[in-house]
Amino acid sequence: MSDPTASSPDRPVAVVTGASSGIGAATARRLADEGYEVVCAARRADRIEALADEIGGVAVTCDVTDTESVAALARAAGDRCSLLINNAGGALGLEPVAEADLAAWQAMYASNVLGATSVTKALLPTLINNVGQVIFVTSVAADGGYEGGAGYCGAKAAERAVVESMRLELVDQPVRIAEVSPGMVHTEEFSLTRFGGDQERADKVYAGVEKPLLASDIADVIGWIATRPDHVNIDRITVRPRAQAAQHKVHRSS
Ligand code: 8X3
Repeated sequence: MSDPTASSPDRPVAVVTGASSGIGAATARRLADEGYEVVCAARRADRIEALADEIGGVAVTCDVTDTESVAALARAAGDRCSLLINNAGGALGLEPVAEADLAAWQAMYASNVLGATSVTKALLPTLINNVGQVIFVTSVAADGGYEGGAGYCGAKAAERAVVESMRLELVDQPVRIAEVSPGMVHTEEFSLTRFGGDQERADKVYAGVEKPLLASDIADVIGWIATRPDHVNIDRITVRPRAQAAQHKVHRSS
């Protein structure tokens, strides 16, 4: 029997940024299960190479904040690409504005806003040619500010503005623009990165929450959006764990 993951001109191509861990890696696996040849893009070559081997995809070392790197990603994605998952990004810090680390804010804007926009710009002509779709992974942080969240909330709100504007601008083009907005997702790295590697602080985010979302829950939603018929545009889906009714309303057992 032939290997279903072998590269074939019949398989649609999907690009997933930030594919080295968490939601990105889970999404790459999910899309491979859906029959995509997945271009796994991230900065950490060893991780995406292992993932690409596992799912019969392609690893492309890419920093979404670097123009040359993004151009190389677009070349590697080729002319069959019909799906882009803008997942690279994340949060850095939880300081109040009075103590803001502006370099961290710039890094968050660079990856979440400019990086996602840059990759989208580079792939858009191909996505339009292939009646494709862009799915942005934003955050409930885009819904409004919370204490210590201004830099991240602002970056995610700006990314959402890109989504909303693009959907209007491209209404007469054969391309769909979707957004998944996750709440509390327990991944190995999101909070650890936010707190500069402080595992104890990262663990406290999820302490006593019986079942935070997992990366696979978000990948499941992305996989569903990706497989809707091409006249169906899922504008935005907000996904939270049952224990998180709102940003400040989290049920903890201890
Ligand atoms: C993650 C959600 O609540 O940490 O994007 O801002 S939150």
